[in-house]
Amino acid sequence: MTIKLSKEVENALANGKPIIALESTIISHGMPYPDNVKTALMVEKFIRERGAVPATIAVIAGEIRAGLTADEIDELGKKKDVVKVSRRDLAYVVSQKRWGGTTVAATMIIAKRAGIKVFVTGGIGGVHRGASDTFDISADLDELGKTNIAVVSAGPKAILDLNKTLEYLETKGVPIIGYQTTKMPLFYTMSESEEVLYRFEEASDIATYIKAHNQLNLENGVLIFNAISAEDALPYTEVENAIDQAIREMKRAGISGKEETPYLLSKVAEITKGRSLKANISLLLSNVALGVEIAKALTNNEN
Ligand code: PSU
Ligand code: MN
Repeated sequence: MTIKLSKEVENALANGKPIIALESTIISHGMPYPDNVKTALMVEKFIRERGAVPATIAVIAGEIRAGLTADEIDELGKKKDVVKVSRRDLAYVVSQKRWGGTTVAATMIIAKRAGIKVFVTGGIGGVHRGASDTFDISADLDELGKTNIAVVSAGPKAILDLNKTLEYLETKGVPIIGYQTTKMPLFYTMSESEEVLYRFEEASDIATYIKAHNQLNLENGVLIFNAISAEDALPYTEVENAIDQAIREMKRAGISGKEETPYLLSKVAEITKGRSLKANISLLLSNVALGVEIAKALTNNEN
């Protein structure tokens, strides 16, 4: 796979500096313009301020990239015909020289091959509600089962079927690390009942765990769940009600397949009058802060 690196990412890789991979579906399909671009640039700035290097991953006119310019992020956020790129879509966008926003699955593949060890996102994809009829299971889960990179998130997206997502991850052998939590983070909110697999208190403990995972040559990824802060979290029942309504409207509109996740997230944002979008940005920044600490601890561990 040919990956074009930004100068900043290339230097960081050469000098063993901590790097944070970022997905770009959140820019192309996750948030409205200009919030999407503002958020992406703010996240990059936040990473640099903490002494790490951001590597936003995307496909630009058929070129696989790790590290974008601000202008490229702006264009990605504005363009209308950007493809939502998961594993199965990579060869298509490359061969057709299209622009692509990479999902968690595609970002994992590219980041791993670029030699990046930590990837931060908002929430992962998973088993959709109603999957026993629709079979809608995100390719993110299979990727986590076969591509070894540490993925920091605030848990599965709240629109998903949490229990089925956890069962699927268990089948695929994906460990779930909770950062200072045993309760299951659920994107904008918290689940009361679910327990995470292993709890760690410090980013350095998580880095030690990742190191052991790598030394065992396990090929799967590692999930690190970081709960949204209590003051930014939306109440569980409010989120559930908004999701129920969004799913009803989605069915009425006949939306399915890869359009489901973007549709539901924007509907929930609409129903919560933008509060879910605000929560999404806050959890993303908190995940980034944790990801940087883990990436730093990993580089310390290696030297
Ligand atoms: N964040 C958003 N909107 C999205 C996504 C993230 O605000 O659509 C993407 C992520 O990139 C995730 C993907 O990997 O949704 C999962 O989509 P699917 O269920 O189609 O696999
Ligand atoms: Mn799907």
